[in-house]
Amino acid sequence: KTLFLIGATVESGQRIAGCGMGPDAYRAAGLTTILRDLGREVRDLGNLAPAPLREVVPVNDRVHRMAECVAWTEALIEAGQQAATQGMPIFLGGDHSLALGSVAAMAAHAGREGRPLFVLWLDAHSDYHTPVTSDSGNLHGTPVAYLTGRDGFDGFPELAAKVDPARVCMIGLRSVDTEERAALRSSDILTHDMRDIDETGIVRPLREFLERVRQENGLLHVSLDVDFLDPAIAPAVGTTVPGGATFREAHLVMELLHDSGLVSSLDLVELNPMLDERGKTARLMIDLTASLFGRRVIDRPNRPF
Ligand code: DIR
Ligand code: MN
Ligand code: MN
Ligand code: MN
Repeated sequence: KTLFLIGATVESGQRIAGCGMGPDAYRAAGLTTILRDLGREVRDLGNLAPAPLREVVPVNDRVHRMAECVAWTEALIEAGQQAATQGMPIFLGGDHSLALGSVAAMAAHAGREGRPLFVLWLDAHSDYHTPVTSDSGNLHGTPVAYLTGRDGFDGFPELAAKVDPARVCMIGLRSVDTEERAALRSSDILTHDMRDIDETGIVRPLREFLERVRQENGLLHVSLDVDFLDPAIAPAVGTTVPGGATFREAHLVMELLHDSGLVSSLDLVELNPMLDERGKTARLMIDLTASLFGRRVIDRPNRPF
């Protein structure tokens, strides 16, 4: 399948400038070349323009730049669906509010194919606030709530298809706000905090989830937030949280995802090149992407699970 790179310079989902340079940082770090060297056909669609701004009424005045986020969501839903019919979209962010659109697009696409969409959320945060519960008002903390159909998203595009919470798996959690935690407790979302990873290793929860995707013949969207990674190896993100995934844990996740053959779309989000150390985080993110697309050290029998 052809890989379609879709840049979205969205940074309205949070308050630190710089995320908008993410797509070009991935390009400068060599994303296209690295994927072509793995034998993939790559088409870089460039950076998307947001839809025209509409007047929207935020549910409260804490909500930050909602009209822009809505405009990006509309554009991403359109572009994502288009790319998904022709190949495999890779969404380059931009902050994590990008996923309001990218995952909505993939859910619509999966719905048209008559297949369920599964979502793997690799993040320190659960991003399960609604605009009503968010105390930061930052919409990058809300995509999982939107996509699973929680209330509070008046003014956002109507979802063509919701994601079943039981088909969402979060790995890497270590910063969950009180309201999110309560809402997660009464949802069917699979949550794995860093303690789980410490106790069982990262392979077990991932394999269990992939097994389900395969059994149900699902499509799998992977949303990779830079802050899934430990800040020591990935400093270029506005919301660093100590105690994240190590270099090898992160690559192992990507390697297992590759071997599964189940991934149908990917977000690379929250990279802020202004906060990077000589491109270190951008490079790590594209190396992880390479692992997801089959880079390996030695040949080995392809045993999916
Ligand atoms: C926090 C931070 N939970 C908020 N969220 C995020 O603002 O609601 N960073 N997402 O990735
Ligand atoms: Mn996030
Ligand atoms: Mn995060
Ligand atoms: Mn909160």
